Amino acid sequence: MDNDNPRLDTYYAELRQHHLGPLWNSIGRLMTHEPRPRAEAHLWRWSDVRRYVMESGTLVVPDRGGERRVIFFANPGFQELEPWGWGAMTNTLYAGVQLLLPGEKAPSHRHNQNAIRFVLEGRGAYTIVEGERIDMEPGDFLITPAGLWHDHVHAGTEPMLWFDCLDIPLLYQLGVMFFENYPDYNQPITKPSGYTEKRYQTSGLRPIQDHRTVYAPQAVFKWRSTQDALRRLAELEPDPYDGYGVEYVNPATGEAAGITIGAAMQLLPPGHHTQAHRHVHSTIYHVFRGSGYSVINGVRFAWHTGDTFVVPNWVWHEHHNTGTEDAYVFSTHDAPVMERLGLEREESYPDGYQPVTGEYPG
Ligand code: GTQ
Repeated sequence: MDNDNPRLDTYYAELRQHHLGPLWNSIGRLMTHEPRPRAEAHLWRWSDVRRYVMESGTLVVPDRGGERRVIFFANPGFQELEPWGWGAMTNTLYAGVQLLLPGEKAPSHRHNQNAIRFVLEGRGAYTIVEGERIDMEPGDFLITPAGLWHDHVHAGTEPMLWFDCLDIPLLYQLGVMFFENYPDYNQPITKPSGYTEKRYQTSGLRPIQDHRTVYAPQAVFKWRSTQDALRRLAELEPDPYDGYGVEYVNPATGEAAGITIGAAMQLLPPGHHTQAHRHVHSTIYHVFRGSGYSVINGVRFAWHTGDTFVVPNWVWHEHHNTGTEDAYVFSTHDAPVMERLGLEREESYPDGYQPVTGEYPG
């Protein structure tokens, strides 16, 4: 465009004063050729994360106001926005590690953010979601859909650690958040014990009234059944990009377990190396067990049990188990958002594997 007119400088200044803007100068920033997420590929070592999470147990107690004792992952790509960014791990997702100590209770509240949890360590704690008590054990996957009262109680004897993922940054950017405290500190347990298991024990059989259920009728997916499913799959052909993987789905609809948040567990046998691909949705990985590395846009991120790393939108990634045991890698992602909005795309890396051009942390 012809930008030589001497009037333009004062014209732009006047536009700014009137809170107006010229598209022709901004279109390259407003409409990038490809996704340019603020989120960056990054990895957090479990030794650091666990140390600070455990120390928080000596510093603060969960109570009304602060609500939860959680250390969240602050993706460096967002750090200039505000102290600790928006709590954003990716452009849409927040993630953190929550600690509940024996005898502690975290107060009941509800919000329009969706949450999922993946249990890392400890036994004896349970969460109450809309009157249902859900016991937590390592490897269990839990869903707390938007709008339901939820609180956590620890009736056991060892520290309990779990991984949380919520769609906080998505709702933040949409400007649509609601949050409410339950009138009492905790809510009563009103549903029969083992409610989820009684209703959804057998795959392919749906309680007849659940054709009316819109979301997450299965509140918990036990580690034992996830691992059994993966071991059976591992006798067959792997997926080229994900190895042997299962998605946690809403058994009433077959859709992702959460409305905005999907999740999966992958098994990579020793030596298994997946091919590289990229997709529009962003993914957060937590290494449940094992060691290996992932190559993310050419950079090799070595990982071990407990590490958390992030694959932002539209970056090439592949995974390699370099250990001697099966690796189990949990992941959570925003594909449900991309699919609902018609934004999802996927591409395979033309040569299968990326050349490694860098190492993390460098
Ligand atoms: O356990 O309800 O990590 O409300 C962030 C917000 C956990 C929870 C988080 C929450 C929770």
